[in-house]
Amino acid sequence: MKKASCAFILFLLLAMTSSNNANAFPEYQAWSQKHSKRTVNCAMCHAHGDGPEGSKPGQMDTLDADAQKRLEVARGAEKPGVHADNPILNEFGNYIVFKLGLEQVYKMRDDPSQLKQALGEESDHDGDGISDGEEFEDGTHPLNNQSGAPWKLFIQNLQKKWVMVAIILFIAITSLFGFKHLLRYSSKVD
Ligand SMILES: [Ca+2]
Repeated sequence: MKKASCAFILFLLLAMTSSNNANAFPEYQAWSQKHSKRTVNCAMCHAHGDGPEGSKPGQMDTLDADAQKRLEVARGAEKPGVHADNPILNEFGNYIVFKLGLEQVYKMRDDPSQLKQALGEESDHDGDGISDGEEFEDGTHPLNNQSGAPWKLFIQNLQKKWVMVAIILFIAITSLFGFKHLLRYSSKVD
């Protein structure tokens, strides 16, 4: 129940400022999981991997007065451009709210595939070279540079370290070439 209800449930909570009806908001998580065929938990966007509800750090029951104030500010982030430091969202979750505004997040529930384009290519919070939107599609963590589609990480690492790769290849090839000549020389001496 927790896993099913945690994904983006905050967005609904924020919309219902006078309501305690914490309906689930599972569309984004479900879409990412289905599209990527990877397990996607609440930690993609939330401060705690179990989602916003509960009494663990980063969950609703543990918010102090300062965190409650920040939550109130976040509840008003209907339009894009509001730096809402929501205590029960992580950096990526807060960025989504900043970039899109809550109104757009609600509308996009019907088609979460739009999120990648809405976020654009420029945001890459973990700096692994794979945009946040792509990581959402791939079901990998946008705040962990060790989490990414393997072939994309491979390409990114290759691009970053191509000089080292070239040197290693050069050494390997010249070593092999030298070894062959050594064998040939040895056979002539024998
Ligand atoms: Ca990334």
